[in-house]
Amino acid sequence: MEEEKKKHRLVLPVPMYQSDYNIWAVLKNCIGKELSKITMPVVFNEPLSFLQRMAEYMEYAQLLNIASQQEDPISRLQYVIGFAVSALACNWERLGKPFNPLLGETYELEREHFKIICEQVSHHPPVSAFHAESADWVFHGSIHPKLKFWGKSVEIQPKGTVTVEFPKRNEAYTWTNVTCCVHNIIMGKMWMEQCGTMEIINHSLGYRAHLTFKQAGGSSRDLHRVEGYITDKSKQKLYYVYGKWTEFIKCTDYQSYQEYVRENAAKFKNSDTKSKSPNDSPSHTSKKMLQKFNSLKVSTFRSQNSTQETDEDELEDVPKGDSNFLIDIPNSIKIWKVNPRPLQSGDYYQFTEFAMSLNELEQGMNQTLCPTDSRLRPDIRKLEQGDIDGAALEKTRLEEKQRDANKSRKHKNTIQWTPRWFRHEINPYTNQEDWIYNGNYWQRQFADVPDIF
Ligand code: CLR
Repeated sequence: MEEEKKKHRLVLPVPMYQSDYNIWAVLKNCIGKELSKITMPVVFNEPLSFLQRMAEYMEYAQLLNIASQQEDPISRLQYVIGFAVSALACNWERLGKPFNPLLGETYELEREHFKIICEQVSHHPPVSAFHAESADWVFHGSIHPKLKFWGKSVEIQPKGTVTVEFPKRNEAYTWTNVTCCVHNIIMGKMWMEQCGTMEIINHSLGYRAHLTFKQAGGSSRDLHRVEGYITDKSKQKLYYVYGKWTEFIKCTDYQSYQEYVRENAAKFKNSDTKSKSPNDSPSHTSKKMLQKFNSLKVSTFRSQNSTQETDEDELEDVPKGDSNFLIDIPNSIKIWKVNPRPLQSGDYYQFTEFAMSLNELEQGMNQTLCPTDSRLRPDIRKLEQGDIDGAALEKTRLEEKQRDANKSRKHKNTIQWTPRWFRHEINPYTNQEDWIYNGNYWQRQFADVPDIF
């Protein structure tokens, strides 16, 4: 493990260029546009392609190894939950825009326990497909990020399903990613949150995890919070899951959670007159308490921190989370904990250590790498080296080259573009359109791949 880590670089060649460019000056002309149609100055970019950003889902791939080794299906689901949430952790504070992949661009990554291949399979709409595998699991999916402008914030919906399979157990899990919101686009400090619900389904046994990524309504306890339940086939709640996508995920049995809630609700009891009704049956009381407890979480925050009801878009400050809230419920196990960011992260696009290594041209790669690999993109490389102007020129050149190739395909009436490594198929578990790996990439027959750079 130590040795494996030493092989990869820990920083980029040069620190990032700090610009005071106003992002709104660019975005106000882009209302309603597709993500892939927005051309932004490279100073807003981070030196990674979106394909590499997708490979960042793998930072905690180890959790899938642990999951596959569990004999108990609920334990397996717990680690799959950990993996699904951990995949989002790299996004914290990452406000640079990854480069839009060019049609046919690929990205491969081989690490000790897994390998992943990503391909840009469609340009309009932009769809990126990936397929990762190890001895005991397969993880694949396709992402079509949809952008919506809401005035001061941007909402990004990563449409598409992801699937984890444990072939030896004949088991498959699917889920869809939550929505990503970037706030304070016009002024103030930009910040990001992940919001919405994520349902992780075990298709073989019917267990489900229903997770809610909370919206932070101000300087709230809910900042980055995730909570939810594991249920069985008959929708019975078995476990309570809680944490923050930026920090950790824990899990406790549902009974311990209920007891914890009951005890803590009692602390608040004095302030509530209605709950003193003597007619309440014990089970009824605990249900009510639970409801009350849930609403208290919100109202305490409101009374402490705000005098007026504010729309979250009105906020200019980044909400501060109360990190001591709900972190220790009895009988909890920790499923995942975030790796600390490297010390220099702030000077390097807030990259994690894993991200720092993704665009590295490792020794010997020149010989083996597919010519369409993101590492060979000159615009990304130039930005990484701090050559902003060079990066901008190369970016424009590549985008023009792509447009020309598109035009000439239309002109010659040649068959539409077909991806090299993925097929457009129906995902058998979700019955929805997906992109399925054709199994050929690692044979490394790259002689006739298109020239896109
Ligand atoms: C979030 C996790 C999802 C996949 C996904 C899709 C699109 C990504 C988003 C993630 C993170 C934020 C993101 C976005 C595309 C553009 C946006 C990188 C990885 C950045 C922050 C650019 C924002 C600039 C706007 C102001 C236009 O599973």
